[in-house]
Amino acid sequence: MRLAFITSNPGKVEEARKYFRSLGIKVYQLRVDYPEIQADTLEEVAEYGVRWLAERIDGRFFLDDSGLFIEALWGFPGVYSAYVYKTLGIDGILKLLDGLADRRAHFESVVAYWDGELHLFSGRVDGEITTERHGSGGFGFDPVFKPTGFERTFAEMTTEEKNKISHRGQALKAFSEWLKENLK
Ligand code: ITT
Repeated sequence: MRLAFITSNPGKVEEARKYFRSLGIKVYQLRVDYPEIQADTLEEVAEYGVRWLAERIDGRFFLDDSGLFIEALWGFPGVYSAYVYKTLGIDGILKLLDGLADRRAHFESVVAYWDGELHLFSGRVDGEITTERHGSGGFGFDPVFKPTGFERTFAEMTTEEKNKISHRGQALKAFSEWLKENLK
């Protein structure tokens, strides 16, 4: 089975590909720009995107909407993570947290699958923002996100290690379990 992953982010595709390979599902990247609305939750952003795309492209597909939520910043950047990554970047986030003891943060991911109907799967991982960048793997905020219980950032882990604990890994797990049940 082949599955289209609609995203502009090759790092996400790499993670999904590694995840689904063992299940015999081939994931391929489809780049279609879709509107990411301003909303309070990742679910709303993902649902709007999926319904917009479903009117324009044929067949089944999925997308992923994720965000980094920093406790000391009341959840910012959250649903604005893509914009903040492009503008403030990692350095901007480190500056905002400069001198703060409370560096708790979490990632959330919503995977939205369309097969004529909408199916949502989500995941979350808690951790903290490090004071400096560590590692060169992964993408986005990975060099400064250290999951709870680990001494390495996501950027210091292999894709397989990150997938086992990450927000996206959990959402993909729920998605793949659903697929196993529903594609019989
Ligand atoms: P899409 O085309 O799939 O939307 P995107 O990179 O804009 O790609 P999101 O809006 O879901 O994706 O992501 C919001 C931001 O959070 C973006 O800057 C990502 O780089 C970052 N991000 C998402 N997942 C991440 C992860 O697993 N590790 C580090 N940063 C992540």
